[in-house]
Amino acid sequence: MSAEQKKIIFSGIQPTGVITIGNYIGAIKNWTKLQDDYNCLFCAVDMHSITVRQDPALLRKRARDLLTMYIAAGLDPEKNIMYYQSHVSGHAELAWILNCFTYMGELNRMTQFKEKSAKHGSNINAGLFTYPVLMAADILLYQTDLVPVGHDQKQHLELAREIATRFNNVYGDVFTVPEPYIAKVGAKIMSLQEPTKKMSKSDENPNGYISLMDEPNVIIKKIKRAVTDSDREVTYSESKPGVKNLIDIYSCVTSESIESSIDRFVGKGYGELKQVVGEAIVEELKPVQERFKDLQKNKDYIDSIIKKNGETANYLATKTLRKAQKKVGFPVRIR
Ligand code: AQP
Repeated sequence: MSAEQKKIIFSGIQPTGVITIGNYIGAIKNWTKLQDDYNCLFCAVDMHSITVRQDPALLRKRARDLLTMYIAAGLDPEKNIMYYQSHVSGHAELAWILNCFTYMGELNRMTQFKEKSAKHGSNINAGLFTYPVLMAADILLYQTDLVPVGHDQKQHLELAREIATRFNNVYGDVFTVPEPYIAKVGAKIMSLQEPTKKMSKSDENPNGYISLMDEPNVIIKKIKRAVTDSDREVTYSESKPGVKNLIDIYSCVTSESIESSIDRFVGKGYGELKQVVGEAIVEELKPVQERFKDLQKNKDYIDSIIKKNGETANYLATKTLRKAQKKVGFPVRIR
């Protein structure tokens, strides 16, 4: 299939921490399977990250590490456009226009806003409230056909579709209305310490997550400490979220089917389960970690990728942005 015939996919991760095995399984590992069949843009969404206070130097480092990790995990920078959101001013410019096509009532209904404002009560800023509009701009700027989304982002994508349709109804077909892309393997990985909650890179308790850069002994230790329950024997059920989570992780990192993974562990003791799961994670992450460390040393290479991909993203974004600006009545630029 030629590049022109391929559908466009957009996705991103916030550089709010070192990415976890949850981000890896739920996002990056799936992305690597898409890169041949789609035109993909994978962004480090640093503008979204500042809706929660960040240390500036750390945010910069994490954003660079995130793009480096994309490459280390197998995303080819020659095939995919991988860039910083803040390097493409079109995201903010289109977000402003789309803000004027989004209703307060719609944003008020967003579950993530309710959750994040409960968690960050002393900093309920307007950016947190309009976050879904910036996300709509991220997607619509590139005429995205498909957006890989986890369950938690479905509501935001629905809103992006609503905004695109509303705009198109007034001005004609300016935006492609994006569809969700549901990955074949899409387990939601839960916290190791509170297995009813999603594993998060900004969790204050590092024992709740496995970071992609955790050393093997740390990974084994964290899995050994993972919360299960007072039973001793493995069964796979919703009533045992900690045990279920470990089997899900195993299945995802080894690409062994969930049925076969369950068969492997059912009836075994928790000690054996944890040992095998820990070792499987170490095995999966080893080559990624080695490539990451090598790439980090190659500053010029990473700089060149960031520059080149940022320029391509800018070029594509500007095409859509100019169209939207013209439609709403902004004066055309004189060249
Ligand atoms: N636990 C998870 N299991 C499966 N997929 C996950 N994703 C995140 N956590 C899990 C997927 O990773 C992508 C990027 O997520 P994000 O960084 O934009 O925001 P998030 O979902 O809020 O991730 P975190 O780690 O929980 O970040 P913080 O702590 O900053 O809020 C998405 O595709 C998401 O589905």
